[in-house]
Order: sequence, then structure tokens, then C-alpha cells
Amino acid sequence: MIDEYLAEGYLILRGIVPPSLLGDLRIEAKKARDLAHQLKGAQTQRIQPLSDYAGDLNLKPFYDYIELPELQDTIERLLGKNYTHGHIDIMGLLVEPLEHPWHIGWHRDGVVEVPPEAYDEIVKAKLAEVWHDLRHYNQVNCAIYAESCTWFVPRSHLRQWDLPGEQQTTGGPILRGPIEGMSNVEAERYYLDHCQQFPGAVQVHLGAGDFMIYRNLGWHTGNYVTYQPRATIHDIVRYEGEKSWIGWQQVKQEAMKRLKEETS
Ligand SMILES: O=C(O)CCC(=O)C(=O)O
Ligand SMILES: [Fe+2]
Repeated sequence: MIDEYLAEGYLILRGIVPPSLLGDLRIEAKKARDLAHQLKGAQTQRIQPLSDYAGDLNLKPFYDYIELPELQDTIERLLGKNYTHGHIDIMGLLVEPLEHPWHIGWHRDGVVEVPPEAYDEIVKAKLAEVWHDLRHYNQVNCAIYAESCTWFVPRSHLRQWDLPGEQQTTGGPILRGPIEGMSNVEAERYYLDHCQQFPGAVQVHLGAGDFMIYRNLGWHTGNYVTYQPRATIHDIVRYEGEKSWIGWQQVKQEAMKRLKEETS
């Protein structure tokens, strides 16, 4: 499994969340999905971080998930000591939109955080430095309900360059819909096509309680439909040891600042 994670860029720990805890999580997930739509609109796709909603939700099951010995043990065996998989102040839930399909767009996390105009040599050099560093963050999708929203390009995390057809599509208004002149069914098929056309893409199917960890720099996207409930824990696996190597957040912020100064 360690080989699989390193080579493919993602790994699924099947059914690692026990049914009793899943039951408790579902009770809170139902409240959280309703709350997300109520506070952020019918098309919202996430509620995050959960710590902001301590007044409305019972966070105990999420703390139980954080403390789950099976998960802690597996993460340690996968990555070594000093990694944490659950953080109440980072964790969110990815939820289904209510009115029409929605697609986040193909991207590599990390790259997508810097606008193309700010993506200069300094940013590139820093990203190259941390690219294969397992401490540089790993994403988590843990399904409270079965779902098949995430698409990933296996092994793309190993390349710091893009192949023909690997193009970022986040931010395109068409993907966020509604698409003028298209019904929901037509939009759903359009988004599905957008997933399937990406070279090497595979659809990730998560069963209830499956925990997916993925390298954030691999190509991936999220494709959402209205008629299937989604409540997927979204968090990171974070390195808690010595942190002097980090710097990525700072380099990112400085690049944005340089861009702002140049354009003002
Ligand atoms: O919806 C998903 O599964 C993917 C979400 C994602 O890629 C992101 O939030 O960066
Ligand atoms: Fe992402």
C-alpha cells in the first residue's frame, strides 16, 4: 500500500471508519449539509472549517474520527511518525449542490492557489523543492455516504510538467453553471464528459467509511450532482514535526504581493 500511494498518488483505506461512528457522523452531516445550504446558498459545495459551527453541530463524532486508532496507526505506517489526519479547525464537509450540477474544474492543488500571472520563477523553484516531499501536504476525502465525485490522474503527481491535454479548468463560469440553454441532465453529461476527456483520468468510487488520501499535486477534479447526498470529510494529512522546511505559504503570499505591486 505504501508503494501504491507513492506510485499512483492516491490510496483508499476501504471501510476504515466503523459503522457505529459512521452512524453518528451521518446525524451531524445531515445538519451540516442543511446548514451549509442555509448559510451559503443552495449551490454551496462545502462547509469548512467545522470548528466554526460548534454552536450548531455536535462535533463529538468528528473528534472521535480524529482520534480513531485505526486511522492514526495506518497513517503512521504509511508516512511515519508525526503526521495527523484530522484537524477540527481545518476539516470541512464537501456537500452536494441543490439546484444544478457543479464541477470544480481540473487542477493541481498548490499550483491552482497561485494565479498564472503570479506563477513566476521564485514560486516555481519553491514548489519544485517541496514537490515530492511527503510532508508537503496530502489531501483527504473520507466518505460519510458512498460517492463517486472525485476524479484523479494516477501518477500525475510524479511529474512537475504537464502532458498535452492537462489544462487547468477551474474558474470557468460554465463549470459552475447553470449553463444557459442546457437542462440539468444535459449539464450533468457535459461535466461528465469534461471528466472523461481528461487524459488518464479515473473516477474514484468511495464506499461509506472509505478514506482516500491523495497527493495534492496530482491532477484531480470534483464533479457534483444534485440527487446524491454527499458528506465527505475534507481535510489534510499534516506533518507536525520540525517545520523549518515549509516556506511554501510564505512564498505564495509574497508572489501575490509582487503581482499586486506590479499591477497597481
Ligand atoms: O470535490 C472533490 O472531491 C475535490 C475537491 C478539491 O479538489 C478541492 O477542494 O481542492
Ligand atoms: Fe483540489
